[in-house]
Amino acid sequence: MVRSASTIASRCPQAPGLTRATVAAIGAALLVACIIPDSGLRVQGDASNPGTVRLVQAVAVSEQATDACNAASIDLTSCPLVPETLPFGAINPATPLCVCPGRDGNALSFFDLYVEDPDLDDDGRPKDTIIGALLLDLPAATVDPAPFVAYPNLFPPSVPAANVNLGFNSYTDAVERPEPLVRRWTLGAETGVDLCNDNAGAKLEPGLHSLRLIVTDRPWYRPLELDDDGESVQDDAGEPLRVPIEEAAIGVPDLPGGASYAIADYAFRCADGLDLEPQNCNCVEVM
Ligand SMILES: [Ca+2]
Repeated sequence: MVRSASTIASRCPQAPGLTRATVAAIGAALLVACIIPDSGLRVQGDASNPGTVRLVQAVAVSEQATDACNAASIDLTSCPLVPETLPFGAINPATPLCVCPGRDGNALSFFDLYVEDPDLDDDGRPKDTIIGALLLDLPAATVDPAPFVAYPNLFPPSVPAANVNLGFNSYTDAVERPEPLVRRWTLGAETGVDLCNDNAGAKLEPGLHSLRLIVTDRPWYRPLELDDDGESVQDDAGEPLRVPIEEAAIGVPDLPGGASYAIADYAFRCADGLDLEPQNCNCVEVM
């Protein structure tokens, strides 16, 4: 059993106005009363983060496994999975994605990203806020992902994933596992996802591109505030100040602050819609 320190404090109230001996006696009684029902608990600070965030997608499941899931629970008609969405890895649509003078008529439809994080607050509700970012063509050795943050128009790095109810007989009712607390973003619900032409309005170069998805269960890392001499600025209590949240390092999980994170990668190719060679592009006017 895990309880926060604040929960335990609320179970053991103070008794102001009584003599010290009475308080001591009541305290001893309360101590026993507190210890017995909560024996074996671990005290968990409000900042602790025992559950890691995960990206989840549907996977291939054999007929035999599906039958076994059905046998495990008569309520399950199939194995519990999140709904299918754009699979991680190579994006290989039936028609090519193209850089166009206007927009790409072959652009991807909207799709969902699913995450889960098991941490609960004292009321049994999802505790952690999950945020994420997309990083375009991130070099392997970079230490600063900020210049590569992409598609904020489709996936704003400050907008948390929304709690989602997948309904009865679904992933929510997973076999023999805790409630997965699935959350979701929907990318391009209104516009579709024009990867080659709409990186916040900017077009990509024709060719092969990579797109890294990173999600985390804490706000993005905030670097230390530095003065003109490069020294850390401290507050009145002598603690180092951090830059305002507006200047947080998007794409950098707050690992010193206990953040967990998950990543996944897409790769896609943009053909040149102006290429004289036939590309089967479907360039259309901007709406
Ligand atoms: Ca967590």
